[in-house]
Amino acid sequence: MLHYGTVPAIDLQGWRFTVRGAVERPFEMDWQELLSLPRRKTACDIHCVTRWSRYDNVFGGVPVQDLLQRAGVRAEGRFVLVSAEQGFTTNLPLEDFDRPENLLALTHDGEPLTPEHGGPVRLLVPHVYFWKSAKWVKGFEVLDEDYPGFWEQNGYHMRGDPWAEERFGRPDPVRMRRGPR
Ligand SMILES: Nc1nc2c(c(=O)[nH]1)N[C@H]1C(S)=C(S)[C@@H](COP(=O)(O)O)O[C@H]1N2
Ligand SMILES: [Mo]
Repeated sequence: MLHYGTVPAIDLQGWRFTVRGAVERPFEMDWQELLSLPRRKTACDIHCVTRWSRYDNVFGGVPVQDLLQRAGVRAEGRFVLVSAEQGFTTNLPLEDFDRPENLLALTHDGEPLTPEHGGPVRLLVPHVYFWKSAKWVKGFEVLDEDYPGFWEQNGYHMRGDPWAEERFGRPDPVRMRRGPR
């Protein structure tokens, strides 16, 4: 288990997932709606940038591609900034986000995600370092330019391919000052 800050207490009554930015149909959904969506399973290994891995995980949840399809990414959309509780963010190129195995994960090895591991819902993007798999995920914004998230502003890589060992990068300081829009 690894995260910055504390494990947030999440009120499912007020919970909303938000999809916005460079999309045709921005939307919000509440917890009941998320639970009503079709799910799939993703079997994967996970790799933390601090050099630990955990093999043979099975996550269950709602495919990210279903949300992208519903929103309809506009032609200029090329990057995604994911947001989570307590201001945590992480950024990804759209082609890394738009993959069939990526999930809003609700279960791990058949059990509901525990709060320490991002429950009730976390992002799962297993082919890049695990810091991109935001725990307690709250939404995402499609962007025309890349914008560094939390760890990325603190020196981690904008893409984070573990096989290329993309641990550290250098976000553009001008973009950081301008903000995500
Ligand atoms: N919201 C949030 N999500 C996060 C993090 C964080 O600090 N905050 N840390 C990331 C990092 S660095 C890792 S390795 C994984 C750890 O997930 P786990 O605690 O379920 O093993 O969560 C990722 N997701
Ligand atoms: Mo990590």
